[in-house]
This record gives sequence, C-alpha cells and structure tokens, in this order.
Amino acid sequence: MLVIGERINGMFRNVRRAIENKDKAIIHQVAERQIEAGADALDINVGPTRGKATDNMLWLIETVQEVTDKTLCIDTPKFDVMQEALRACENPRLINSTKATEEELEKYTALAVETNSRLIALTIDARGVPADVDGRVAMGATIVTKAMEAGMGIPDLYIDPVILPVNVAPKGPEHVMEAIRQLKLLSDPPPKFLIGLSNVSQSCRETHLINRIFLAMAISAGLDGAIMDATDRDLMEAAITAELLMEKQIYCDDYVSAYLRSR
Ligand code: THG
Repeated sequence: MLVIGERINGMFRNVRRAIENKDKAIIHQVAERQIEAGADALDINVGPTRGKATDNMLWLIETVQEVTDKTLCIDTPKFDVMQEALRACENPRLINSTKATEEELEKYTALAVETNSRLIALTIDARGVPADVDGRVAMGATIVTKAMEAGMGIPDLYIDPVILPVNVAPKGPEHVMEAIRQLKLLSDPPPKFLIGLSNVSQSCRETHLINRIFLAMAISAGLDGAIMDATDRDLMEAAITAELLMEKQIYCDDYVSAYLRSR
C-alpha cells in the first residue's frame, strides 16, 4: 500500500515554525524520520503559515528534495501554487488534490497529463462532502470519466472518498468503505483509493487506536493508500498485517521487517 507521511504539514507547530524561520534542519529531520519508518511518499502542505503560499511551498519542496527522491504529494487547494510546485518538483509527483466538479476535473486532469503526475481526486463538489454512499459513488464515476477523457492512466488516479471525524460524522467510516467497494467495480483496471487517515480521529480521545483500527478496516474494503503517521509503529504494523490477511503480502515469520526492508 502507498504510505504517504503526513508530518510535513504547517498544521504541526514545529513544521510551521521551520517554514517561517527557513530552518532546513528541522524539515530534513521530519522527512528522514518518516522515510526510515517506511513512508513511500511525503505529503507537502504549508498549512496556515505566514508569508506567500507559493514561496513557502517552493522552499519546502526544495528542502525536502535535498534528502529524498521519494514521491512528493503536493497538498494545496490553490491551482497556481500547484502549477508552480509541480514545476519545481523533480521527484515523482502526486497532485493533492482536485474536487469532483467538472471545471476542476478538466483543469487538474490536464495538468496531471501535462506534468506526468499522478492525481488525487476528492469526492467533494460545490455542495461539499456527500452525507451518503451514493453521492460519493456518483462523484467517483464523474472523476473516472473525466480522467479517461483527459487520457490519464486510470491506475494513476487516486479517488479520496473523504473521511471526516467520527465524533461528528458517525456514519462516515461505513460510507467510505462502501463507496470504495462499489467504485472498485466501476472500471477495469480500477482507479486506486486513498484517504487522509488522521481526519477520522481529529479531536477524539483515542486517536492512535481509532486510526489503527479504521486503517485495517478500510484496507479490507480495498483501500490502496493513506496519508498517515508513518512514524506510528503500531499503525504501520497494523497496515502491513491487514495487507497480509488480504493476501497482498506473502506470510513469512519476519513479514513485518521483510516489508519494511523492501521499501
Ligand atoms: N485527503 C487528502 N489530503 C489531505 C487530507 C485528506 N491532506 C491533509 C489531511 N487530510 C491529512 N493530514 C493530516 C495531518 C494531521 C492531522 C490530520 C490530517 C491531525 N492532526 C492532529 C489534530 O489536528 O488534532 C494533531 C495536530 C498536532 O499535533 O498539532 O489530526 O483527507 N487528499
């Protein structure tokens, strides 16, 4: 599964300060820790930092590229920032993200093709996140159609069915899992499915436990990747074990360390 480290995000105070003070050593350390823990890619999000979003994003990309050649998952809602960021990014690129409106899908799928980037598309439209399974499935179908029209490879497309905090959206986890199960059948080859895992436990008490159990459940529904805390060892072990039980890995006595060594 695609493990995207979530920690290079200005929502975390140490990262926000590092961006504002242009402190490369902190960013290098946060990047290296996640990769050592088994991350395949790194989410790059300037968050609510002072200064120009584009300048901060370009500095962050340049700084992270000094220590890794893993995929960078460029996380910004602003199209102009995304364009500049993709130009600066020499590592493999994952666009995070487009919404499922026709206008946005046309712009972002064209950008993905033009820059040879993979693309994350959220099941969010002008009315927001659907409160049910059907809304997610309908938007997923629009996403796949638009990506095909743009000439994208469908395996390069990641649909994000958007998980919300379980304390405010208690039906969210089941809706996300059922949407994945249904959308898997939509095309052959199917698109991939990914979530921002930590959303599910935001402002809950047992964040680690909720993240870990939901990740295993979502993998059993067909999840292919997550933006998550790769440095949470219990979480990584749960993901690896869920994949083993879904027959995506072969059992050996050392399957956890074998998986981590193969990164
Ligand atoms: N989908 C996609 N991209 C995303 C998200 C998504 N990018 C951002 C986000 N959601 C995923 N990243 C995080 C990172 C941290 C947290 C949640 C999601 C988080 N942080 C704790 C909190 O806010 O309570 C702790 C913060 C702190 O320690 O300061 O929960 O869904 N495509």
